[in-house]
Amino acid sequence: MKILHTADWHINTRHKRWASLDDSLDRMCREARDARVDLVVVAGDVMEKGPSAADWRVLTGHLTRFADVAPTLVVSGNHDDWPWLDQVMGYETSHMMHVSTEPETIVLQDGQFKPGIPGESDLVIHTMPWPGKATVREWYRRQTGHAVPEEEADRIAREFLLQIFQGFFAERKQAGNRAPSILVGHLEVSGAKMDNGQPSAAAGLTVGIEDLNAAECPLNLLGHIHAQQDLNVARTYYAGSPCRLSWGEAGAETKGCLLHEFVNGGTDWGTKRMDISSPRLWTMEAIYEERDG
Ligand SMILES: [Mn+2]
Repeated sequence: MKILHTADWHINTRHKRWASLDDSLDRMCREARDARVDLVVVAGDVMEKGPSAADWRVLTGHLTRFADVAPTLVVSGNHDDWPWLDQVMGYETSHMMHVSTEPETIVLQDGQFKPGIPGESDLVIHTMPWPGKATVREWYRRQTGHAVPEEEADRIAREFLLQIFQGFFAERKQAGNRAPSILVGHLEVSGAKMDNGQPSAAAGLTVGIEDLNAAECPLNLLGHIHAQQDLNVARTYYAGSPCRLSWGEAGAETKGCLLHEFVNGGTDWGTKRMDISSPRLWTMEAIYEERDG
């Protein structure tokens, strides 16, 4: 079971370095085909806020090309505020596309996404789209039938999120499903290293590693932070953004995507960093001194 993991495309055709992102996504798709991946995971922020019709066409073009290679899952991020993102699920592609805008459990079985969790499947997938504070309160209201009391809103929302992660583990246990499992989220995990200049998104809840681990998945595949990294002893990964678009990303670290593979029936797994060789940005600093005479 091979999984290509990418995130944070931030498609914006008006960006002056837009062409390099477009190229990087094409290259990534060819890598996915060459590696014969079983699943493509896009962990949120596929577009910029306030996208244009051109951005939408480009996004659906890339997503459908990925879905011609393998089943493709998108989990929505804090920038994906386009209400009709999930329309892509109706597009004609060789493999299924699924857009997750709420926490849910689906499975991959014989190359198809299916809702819920049967006793057996090839993979179990739990999703956690961006937990904006207002969004989590809305999930809570729908689940419990009453509003989060204002004075304790953050504490209750945090506990509610933890319950969702715990619930994921309970669901697998109850179903007796022993397939490999992944958690796919667009999240800000405390302790993760931000790229220079990437602000912390205050409108969302930060989660701790211990929250994620409550789901007890061998792999947590995340988006949101643009610096590619792993946390939690090679269990929690940020794919990072596919190429450098801002000067805060001028470092030497790998830019691209990750390839995760479950082996030995899912008891072991490994991760490979795929550098898709985006152009390196250089920051030049000059110091001008005033001299006498
Ligand atoms: Mn984000």
